[in-house]
Amino acid sequence: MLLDVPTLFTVSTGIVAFLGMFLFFAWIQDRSIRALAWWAAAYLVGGAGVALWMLDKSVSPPLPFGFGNALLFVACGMIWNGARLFHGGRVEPLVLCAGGVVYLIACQFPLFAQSGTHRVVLSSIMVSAYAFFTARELWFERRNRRHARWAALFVPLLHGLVFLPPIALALTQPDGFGVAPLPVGWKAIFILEALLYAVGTAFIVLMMTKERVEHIHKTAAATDTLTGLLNRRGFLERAQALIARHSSSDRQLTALMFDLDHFKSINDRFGHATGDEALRVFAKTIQNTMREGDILGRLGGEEFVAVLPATIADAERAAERVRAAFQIAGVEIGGHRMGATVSIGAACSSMAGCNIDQLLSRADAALYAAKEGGRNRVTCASDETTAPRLVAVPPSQHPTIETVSDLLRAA
Ligand code: GH3
Ligand code: MG
Ligand code: MG
Repeated sequence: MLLDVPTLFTVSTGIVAFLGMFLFFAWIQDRSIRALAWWAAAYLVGGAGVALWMLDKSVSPPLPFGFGNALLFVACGMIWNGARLFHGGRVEPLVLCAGGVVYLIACQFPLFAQSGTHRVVLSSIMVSAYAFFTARELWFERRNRRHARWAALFVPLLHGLVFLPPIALALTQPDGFGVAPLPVGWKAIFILEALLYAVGTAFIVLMMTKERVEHIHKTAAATDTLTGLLNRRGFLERAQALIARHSSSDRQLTALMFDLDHFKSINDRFGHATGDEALRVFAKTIQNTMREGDILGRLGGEEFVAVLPATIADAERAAERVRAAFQIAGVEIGGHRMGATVSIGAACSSMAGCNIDQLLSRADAALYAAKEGGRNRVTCASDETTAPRLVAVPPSQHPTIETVSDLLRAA
């Protein structure tokens, strides 16, 4: 097969530029992933770099000798920066440009500019270094178990490795070794590898972006915007998943239903905005009081829910901690002496064969009993068949603002 190197270069430049435009339009569609814009720009800069590299002799001057190569290294740096940005890192403009700048400075020395060996060694070091940097970023991203990153890791790693042999080859050859005297077959292989890398990376970048956008949308659909807790849908999904994971376990699962007391009156007395603030304070209270593995959500209005992989006795203690903590946090909210409290219903089931709807309606019945019993208390449904059992604060101790103030003073 006859491989014509100038044709390969021209085709590669066209393909890289086309991929750049493609990534750019993908970014225009959804601008939430900034890394995509960096990757798109890297392809366009890289395409320009390859084009200038082909014309190097005829365009320098006015452009400095080696400008095409320098642009290519900047493009490699931009791909690396895109990977950094993608998992929340910062842009590193100095490191990004370092490869290109170092190469341009080196080209000002005739000893370097005229030595094919030196140019090949430095170029290969630059390409490999940026490829390994990119692989390293994606390796850290791999720890984020949401995504399978093996392809994303493997492609830049391979690209970095492919550019290592020229260093060894160049160093073992007499001076004068460079790209020009390389056999045509080798040049073609390097061009094809670089092209494959460009196409493969664009494909991986699009897949990663698609996964990320899906994740953002999924999280938004499962989150309550006021409190940042899971909403009803998100909560039910997570609770079902927990039950499915422990379907053959003999562990217990307890549901807690929370309902703020006299919340309508809080809205009426202090306004809706302060009511919202009370809801946020309660959300913070349960987040701070309950354990990592507990699933918390807001079902709607002033009703919250939690499921805990715990026995009813343990869950009752957790519920009592929430009740007491909110009694303190609710004394004053948004600058108003509010005296907000919460009533809690608890119900327990074994994980195996647990029906979440039934469990929640039993916890809801227990909550109703807590309201009936005087509010600001925890009520447990004794077991799966019997009626709710009242525990915790007896009605006579239902706190007034004064008693809560005493409590705070004592604390
Ligand atoms: P109880 O002690 O029996 O639970 O009485 P309550 O007043 O808390 O119960 P009720 O169900 O009568 O009132 C709930 C109130 O919650 C009515 C509604 O206006 C208010 N509410 C629902 N969603 C929101 C919200 O997102 N923000 C605010 N500020 N209020 C809300
Ligand atoms: Mg309610
Ligand atoms: Mg209420």
